[in-house]
Amino acid sequence: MDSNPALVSRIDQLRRKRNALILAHNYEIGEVQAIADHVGDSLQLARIAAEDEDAEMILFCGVHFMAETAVILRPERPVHMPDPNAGCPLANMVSSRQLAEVRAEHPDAAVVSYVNTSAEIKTHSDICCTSANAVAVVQSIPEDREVLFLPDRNLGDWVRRQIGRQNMVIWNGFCPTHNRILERHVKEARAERPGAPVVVHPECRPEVRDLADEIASTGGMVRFCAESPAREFIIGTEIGMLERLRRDNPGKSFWPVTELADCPNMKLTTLEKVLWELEDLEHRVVLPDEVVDKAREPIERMVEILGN
Ligand code: CIZ
Repeated sequence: MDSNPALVSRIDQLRRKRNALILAHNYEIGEVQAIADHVGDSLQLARIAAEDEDAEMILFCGVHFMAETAVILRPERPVHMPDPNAGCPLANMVSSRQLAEVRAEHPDAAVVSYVNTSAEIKTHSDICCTSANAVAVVQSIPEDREVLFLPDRNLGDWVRRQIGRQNMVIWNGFCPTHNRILERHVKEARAERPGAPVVVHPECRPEVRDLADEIASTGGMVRFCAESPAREFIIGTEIGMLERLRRDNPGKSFWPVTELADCPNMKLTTLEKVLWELEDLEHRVVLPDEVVDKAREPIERMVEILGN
């Protein structure tokens, strides 16, 4: 999508001048995804940011914890955000003080933190997980050790149900965007498009997941929709995902379970703000060295255990 050629051409001049690598999350608006060097999930993007050898700076189009993860994995290279107000309400549902209180009640529990947490929370975590690998990460914890899973109760419930693990304490956080997707929306969408598989994110409510044909992370949705012989799909996650799926699969149709699954934070990043940040370099994401060092440990543990 090239909705504003003059703006896009100015961005292109400046990204070359700055030698900037532009990364966009799967949930970003279509025109931002279209100008990015890479589009993906938060961990894929953070790893690209860490591994790229050429760029002098990263412009991360996503929400704050995602840019932080890129800083944690390669702190010496500047990471900027077009809009630093793009936060994640789910990540904000756990504070260090609250976590310390719950840990005091479960002193031997392994703290498994979804990547959708702040760098500070990662410093108090034993291991991180993504929605793509949460089941395997929890399974890597010895069965007799309690697991404190945070912050998403729906993802935690999905993991628990899949492996039947009882000794999981699940934080009561949720993604407000995924929580807007209701059972009745799935039923209505199915009635409108009978035959189209319903693919939903594990951050959805249990009753929504129960109605789905496939439950997948954003990366899993990309694979499922590319490989499936179906020609149309009903998607239950943040609606920016449909832009990615439509671009990847021009011959297929994608419909949201509901248009209400629209994250206002993801929508804060616009092409104008991408341009302004490349011009002004005002919003560098900076973390204290000790936070970076400590927060990297649970991410590295995840990568070591899973090898991905
Ligand atoms: O980790 C991510 O990028 C998020 C927020 C979701 C997913 O399933 O990829």
